[in-house]
Amino acid sequence: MKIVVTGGAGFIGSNFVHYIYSERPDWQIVVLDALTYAGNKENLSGLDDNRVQLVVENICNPEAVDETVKDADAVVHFAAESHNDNSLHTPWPFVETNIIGTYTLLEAVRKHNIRFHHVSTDEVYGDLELDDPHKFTPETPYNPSSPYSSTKAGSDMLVRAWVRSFGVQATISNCSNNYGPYQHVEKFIPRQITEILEDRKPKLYGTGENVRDWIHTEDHSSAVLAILEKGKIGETYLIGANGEKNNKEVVELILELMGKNSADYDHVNDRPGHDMRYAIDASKLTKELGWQPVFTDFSKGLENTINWYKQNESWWKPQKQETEEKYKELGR
Ligand code: NAD
Ligand code: TDX
Repeated sequence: MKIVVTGGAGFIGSNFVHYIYSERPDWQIVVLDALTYAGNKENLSGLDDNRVQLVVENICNPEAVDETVKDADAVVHFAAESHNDNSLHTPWPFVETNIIGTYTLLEAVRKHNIRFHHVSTDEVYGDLELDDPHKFTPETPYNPSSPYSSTKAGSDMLVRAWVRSFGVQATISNCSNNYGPYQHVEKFIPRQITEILEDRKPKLYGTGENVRDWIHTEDHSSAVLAILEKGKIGETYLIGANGEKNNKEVVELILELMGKNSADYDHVNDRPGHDMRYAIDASKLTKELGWQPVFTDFSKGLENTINWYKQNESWWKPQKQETEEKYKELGR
């Protein structure tokens, strides 16, 4: 089995590479990644070159994509511009990578008849009211809010059309918010941990009542593998682990776990168009494919994540200053 993992040098993609490296020891893995600001070769360290190859190319380049995927058995597509705040500042790279990049991959897997799994987000469904008794299901209508989520929604639609019109052998997954080691310091949880490590205060957008449905990145990886191997072609699976928490609770827990006063954070300007709540109903995945999350204790998972950032300053430090300069420009 030879598998191409796009975006395999990013946060979730590299976790998936490590996961299949140990879970499927006879698989060859090719990582196709442009190494943007979000990609890091170090995320793949410790893996045997005989089994894992890194191809540094852009998924919008049709020749490079064709050459890389042509003899693969499957492509798992993680590569994306992934941060909402960046998409509100400069939307174009999101349109380019998320839509044109996905189109380019779809054309290549169509030509060579290769199994495709598309990794997407729950944000394509828009947001829920805090008191809505329903969660997102695969039947929830698409209603994205930001340039990021709308380009991910567009990429999902391309995959659906390529399945129906051209018979491409694809599945889609829409996952909730991931946390864990190796997440870029622009994202909520690592930003707060590293602000505290740099003796500054965490920064909560608006009132902090917005709810995210947290899942450990390794549970996302195990779900993607289950869908790749057992999922039904043409189907969409939602991935989540019943981890709803509001942002204020999360900031307070981070402060507490780091031995600080849990009220010691700042409220900063809210994100424009800020989605209120995401919540996933993953019953299709659990019932049909028998998948279950393993990291169900959020406090424990968060503590391990904090310890990882404490021990890996050399990994996050080079990204930190530039990230905070971007936030200063956005007033957040
Ligand atoms: P990330 O930003 O950490 O990593 C993205 C990776 O893609 C990087 O290695 C980057 O170099 C690469 N990349 C970007 N543009 C590229 C291009 N044009 N060509 C080739 N490579 C390119 O992202 P992440 O948080 O690991 O997210 C991975 C996927 O999972 C994305 O598709 C995202 O939409 C989806 N997702 C993320 C979350 C989350 O909480 N982070 C939740 C649900 C779904
Ligand atoms: O400093 C901050 N303060 C703050 O209150 C930051 C960076 C964020 N927030 C809030 C905004 C969100 O309500 O925290 C929440 C989480 O923010 P992000 O980490 O930026 O994630 P989100 O916008 O929810 O999107 C994430 O989950 C879905 C990923 O970045 C996406 O790639 C994924 O699709």
